Amino acid sequence: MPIHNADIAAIFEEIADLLEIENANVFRVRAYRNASRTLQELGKDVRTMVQKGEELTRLPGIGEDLANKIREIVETGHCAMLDKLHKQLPSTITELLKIPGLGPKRVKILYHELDIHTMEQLQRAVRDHRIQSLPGFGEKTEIRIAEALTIHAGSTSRFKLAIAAQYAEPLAAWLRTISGVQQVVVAGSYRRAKETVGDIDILITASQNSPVMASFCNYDEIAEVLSHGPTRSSVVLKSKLQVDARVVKPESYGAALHYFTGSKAHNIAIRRLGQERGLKINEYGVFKGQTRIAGETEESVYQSVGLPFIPPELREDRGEIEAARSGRLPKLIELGDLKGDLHAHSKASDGHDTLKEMASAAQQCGFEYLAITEHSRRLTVAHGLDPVQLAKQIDEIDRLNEQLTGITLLKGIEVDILEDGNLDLPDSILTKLDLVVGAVHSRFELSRAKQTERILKAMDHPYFTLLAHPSGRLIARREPYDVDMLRIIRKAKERGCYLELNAQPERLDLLDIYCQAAKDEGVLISINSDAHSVLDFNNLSFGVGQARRGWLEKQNVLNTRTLQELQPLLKRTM
Ligand code: DGT
Ligand code: CA
Ligand code: CA
Repeated sequence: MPIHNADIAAIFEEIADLLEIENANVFRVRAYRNASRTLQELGKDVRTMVQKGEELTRLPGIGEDLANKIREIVETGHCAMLDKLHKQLPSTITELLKIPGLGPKRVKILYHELDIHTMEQLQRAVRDHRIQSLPGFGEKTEIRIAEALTIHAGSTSRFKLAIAAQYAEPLAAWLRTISGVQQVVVAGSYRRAKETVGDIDILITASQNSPVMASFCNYDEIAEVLSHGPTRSSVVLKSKLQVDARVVKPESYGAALHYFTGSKAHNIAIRRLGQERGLKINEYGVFKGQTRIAGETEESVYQSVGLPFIPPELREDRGEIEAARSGRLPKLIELGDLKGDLHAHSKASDGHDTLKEMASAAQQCGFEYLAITEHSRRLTVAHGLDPVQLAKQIDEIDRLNEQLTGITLLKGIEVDILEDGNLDLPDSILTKLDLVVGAVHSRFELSRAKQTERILKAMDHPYFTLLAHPSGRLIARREPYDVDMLRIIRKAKERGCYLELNAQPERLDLLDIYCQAAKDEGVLISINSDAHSVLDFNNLSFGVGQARRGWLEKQNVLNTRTLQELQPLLKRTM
């Protein structure tokens, strides 16, 4: 069974969890977490690297020991160390750690005191109010766990887009190699670039005698075939991701692609437009009476109801049909429009590569500039910089810029916004930077009023340029903090500063609806990689997907500006 990066990442994550419950050394735990992160975000397949005998220790956070474990997993599908941990602790226990508010310490108590090691047992204990009397828990914690359980129930079965891509893209590529196959498209929420997908919907066109459906059901990563027919089949992969596949005739391709791309709400609205014109629209085509009048291309389906083509990311029935009808569809931003990146880390804080390596990777993306924005001193776990260290980096960047051609490093900082809204570094050093990226990394639980005031105050700071990952959410792991985002957007307008759309797969933060709100208010968004290694620039495509879902056009995005256009925009005038 071929092993994907995400499979190895999941194993390392689980090892980290179990080690943490066993009170293992924090550095050891962190090493596994970092390795898991590297693998989740890696743009290269490690299995292929192993097969080619490439040096795994060159990957960020992968030492000799982890490299051996990766090889072991690729070659055997197992990790002896995890098997050993499973003998010591129930495997379901790691699920509990995904509940916000439940750290390893608490999970350990739940396990030892109440013998809780599954989600169901936890749910029952919450319902019977058995949690609050445990040492270190209390009534408030019990309520918080109850709320978290409700949120978790809605998110467990969905896959982050970047993870789904790791399974969907190789499968689609493999299907394309089967004889008689013409087109293979991943449709559904995946094509709409939704931040998480429930399942994968694959649409195939093939010649009459193509064995594609039989082959699909024999894909070697399948755990279970749910249904198998000549034109439609559903399977569950070993990763637990469900895949639905349909084979359609070429004359139905556009209609089927439109149907299976969704969203359902968008489809229903389009079908209604058809009905108004006496047309029947389904996955086989557009029909007037018995006659097929369109359906070979998606364009023809839209044309039949008098509309131009609507990009998949907009198809949520959130105003795109009205916009299409009145010729106001946005010309959506594309990856190639980006001219630089305004949020990245190097070895100086918690990144893995040197300034020079980061600069050259950014240049290979076709960028003119890259802002280096290390963490600030408050964030000790990420080796945040103090004023002296930052001053040293400023000098280093100045010297490096003299050598570099075609790419410029901008001097920045990802400065912590402290609980009182002050910034974690003094003005005397902030004034020497090209930009100041402010970020909330603590006290996520503050009330809406306090959290909003905290951020607004930080934005009032004369050197504040850009608010990083504005909602603080981590997909399926941490809810956004409670904050009045519209006030923040208006403040950005008033102060002449910007909001980030952080492209890390687990963040994708700013949310699409707020991208749209920022656009309406005339606030520019910066789509940033938040790269911690040279490989992380690959994530920008997911950020652009999210931006497209937020209706953003090139002109709404700060880092589509050339360096020359950008520089005056970074200068604070008030
Ligand atoms: P997901 O998988 O939950 O992330 O979301 P989708 O949008 O991929 O939904 P899925 O996989 O259930 O169905 C794929 C597409 O098929 C969906 O986007 C629209 C279409 N579809 C499914 N059920 C219906 C339906 O009852 N009516 C219409 N008009 N379209 C449907
Ligand atoms: Ca789907
Ligand atoms: Ca589906």
